[in-house]
Amino acid sequence: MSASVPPPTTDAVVVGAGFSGLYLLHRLRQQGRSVVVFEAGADVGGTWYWNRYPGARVDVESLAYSYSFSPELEQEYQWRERYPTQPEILRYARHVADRFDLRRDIVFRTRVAAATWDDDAGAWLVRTEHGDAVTARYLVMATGCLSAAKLPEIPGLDAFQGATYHTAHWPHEGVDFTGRRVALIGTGSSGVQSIPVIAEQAAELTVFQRTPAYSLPARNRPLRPEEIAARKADYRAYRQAQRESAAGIPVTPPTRSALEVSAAERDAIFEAAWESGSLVNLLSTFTDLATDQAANDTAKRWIHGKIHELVADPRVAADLCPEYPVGTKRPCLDTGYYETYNRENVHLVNLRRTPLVEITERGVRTTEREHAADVIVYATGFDAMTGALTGVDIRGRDGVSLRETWRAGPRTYLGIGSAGFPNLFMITGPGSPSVLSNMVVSIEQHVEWVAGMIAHLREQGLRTAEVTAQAQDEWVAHVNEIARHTLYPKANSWYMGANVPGKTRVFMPYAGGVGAYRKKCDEVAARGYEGFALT
Ligand code: N01
Repeated sequence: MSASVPPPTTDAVVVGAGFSGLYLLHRLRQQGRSVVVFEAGADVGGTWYWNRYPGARVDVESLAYSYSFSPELEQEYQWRERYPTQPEILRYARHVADRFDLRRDIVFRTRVAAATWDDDAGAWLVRTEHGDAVTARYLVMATGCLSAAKLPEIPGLDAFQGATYHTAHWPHEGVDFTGRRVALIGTGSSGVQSIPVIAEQAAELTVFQRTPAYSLPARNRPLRPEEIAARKADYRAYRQAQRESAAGIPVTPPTRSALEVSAAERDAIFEAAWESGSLVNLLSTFTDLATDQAANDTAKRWIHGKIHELVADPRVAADLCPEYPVGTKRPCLDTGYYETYNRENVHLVNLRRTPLVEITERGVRTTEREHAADVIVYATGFDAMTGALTGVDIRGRDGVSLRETWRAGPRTYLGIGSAGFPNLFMITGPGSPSVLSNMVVSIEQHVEWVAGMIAHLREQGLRTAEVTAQAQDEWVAHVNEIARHTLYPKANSWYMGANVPGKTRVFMPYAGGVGAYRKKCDEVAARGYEGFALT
């Protein structure tokens, strides 16, 4: 027994009380395990606790973006809108926490700073930023894929004399933009959702765009009682279809190439998807949008046409048209995004023509001029997929650092474990479908799989599970191989780590689809957790 690390004081430490951490706590408790959850925020909800910017909504429908583990919860909960707002989703997370009495095992306002594996004790020593320590047999990182917010790397961030906000750290009391000149940097999902709302309030809104987004009108609306009743009557079959689908949202799979239909038929199919207000419908129009440049170009040209229809000034419309293949950066779902550029108080600055130089005392300077502002909104995204994991000083066997080990890109087996880090599990880690899917479906699958693994270890009287180097090498090669057959690597996206200067460019999620991935995970478990060394 190590002198420094006592035997585990709890079975599991879970980091994060978002959708992953909440369900893990519930599931592990059901197995009789003791669990301590550390959460940096003052309440549950994770993503939906932090991202309170105006217009924040999920881009998956509420009746699909919800837990399936409790049929009672499914039946009781009343979703109001097709695409729920951030407050509505946060209300749901709070409801789940209360309904399953989860809060008593969650330590709020506490960030985990470090976790060190002690081989003699067979335990993780977990330290919080407040200096408290707890030892646990298992460490589960339920830290989310998009939780380490990122500011732009430009000089002068501290120089600005007005107020600044990052979309992912929005004040709980909201921000009143009335009469203010607002500069907003970033046109990913957070920018695209907040721009139309801020534009309605602000005196002037100047949007600084480095890369345009493809965005589809959400056509959000209140849910109709009959559609809620129909889904609730058929929830079990629907959930099964979600689990077997490609992205955790059942759609009729396409059967034809975009290049084998007439232009008129193709346009009609794109139009129907555009009208449906569903990203997955748009991306599932043809078999080859994700894999064939010429097929993808048909979608690109069609969406460019839509942007030119919606935006009055042809030069602004041209600046809003992306050049990378559709779907290779995460597309957005909006409410009135393109039309917002027809407002007289909204101005678009194309940073490709006039790059950002610095933030000044008075506003934002590009190579062309200084744009004066009262408020700067940073909608500049996240150190995605790895940032929250490498943000904790995780040390595995022999003191090896996860941060260092992943310097050339994350290496995992199934996106769940990493060689050299026994009893460390990740929920929706890099190398799993995660961000390419309906997150709740992928979260539930990982939580159930990890809980199953822990139950197996207990039943067999085993102490540790550790990914083998061979299984990891093979999985990483497989993840890369699948990505190579897609157009994803063609865009400078956060999927590739391209938004973080110095981050190694490697396609991080698994693009093989949630159905196939689940099957693989189930096979691994059925073979006694093949690819893990169990001791
Ligand atoms: O972040 P992003 P996000 N100078 O990385 C720009 C999910 N999400 O918070 O593309 C100038 O997408 C950057 O430019 P570029 C969803 O998965 C979902 O918007 O790197 N610009 C980009 O335009 C989403 O994909 C929902 O060239 C700079 C923007 O900032 C993910 O979260 C809602 C810059 C960042 O866009 C992240 O979305 C919100 C710089 N130095 C989020 N640095 C829904 O469910 C960055 N940018 C609807």
